[in-house]
Formats: sequence, structure tokens, C-alpha cells
Amino acid sequence: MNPSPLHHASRAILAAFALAAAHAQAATYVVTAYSDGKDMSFSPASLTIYQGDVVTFKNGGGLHNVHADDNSFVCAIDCNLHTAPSATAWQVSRQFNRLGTIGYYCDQHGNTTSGMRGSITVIDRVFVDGFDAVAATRHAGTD
Ligand SMILES: [Cu+2]
Repeated sequence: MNPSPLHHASRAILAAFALAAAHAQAATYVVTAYSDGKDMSFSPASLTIYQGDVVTFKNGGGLHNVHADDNSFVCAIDCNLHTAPSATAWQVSRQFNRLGTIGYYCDQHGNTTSGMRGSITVIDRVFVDGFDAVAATRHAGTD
């Protein structure tokens, strides 16, 4: 006996939910501050993450910190008392919950418009998973 179309559709919906569950795990990304001769940079300089994901900023060598354009964070050894550029191998983690793009820079080598800069774009997890589920359901209807 062939599986009914309804059976196919429910399998696709279950698959979509499984995909959504996989996406729901908050991920951690690493951004490293480098001094490569005269070339000061954050790597990757631009990053897109889901809402609730964590970014760990690390000092890969040189005198650096990380300073949000909107001042929502300023960090080096920590994000509280030791925020000035530091040459130690500091590492700090921030969770990003607000949607949108936030620029940041190193106080030593950049500013809000130029120099050593990076940006993080935070996108909506619910919207993306909803889109995936809709696509999966459409495919189920045509097979
Ligand atoms: Cu720097």
C-alpha cells in the first residue's frame, strides 16, 4: 500500500521541525583581532549570526580592544573594568539578542567610521526557521 499524501506531508513537517530544532541551538562564533605587520584587522570582519548566538572576541596579537559603535559594549580583558586596548591574550564573549547590524572598532587602530572595524548582523531565528518550514511543506505538496 502506498503512503498517503498526508503521510508524506506530515513527514516533511516533522523534518522541518527537526531542522528548526537544530537551528535553535545557540552557536558560538570567534572573531580574532590581528596585527599582521601594519595590517590591523578583525577576522572575520563581518559576520551574520542568529539572535541569541554568542561571539567570542579574541586577541590574536597586538594592542587591541573591541568597542561597539553604539557603546553597548567595550571589552578587552573584560567588559567592565579592563576595557582599554591590551596586548595580553584576552578573550571575551558576548551574546547578541538585538536584531540588526552593529558595528564595532578597536580604540587603538580604528574609530566609528574607519580603520580597524568589524560588524555583526543579527537575524531573526524565528523568521528564518518559519521560511524553511514553508519551503519544506511546498516540496511535500509537489512530490
Ligand atoms: Cu587594534
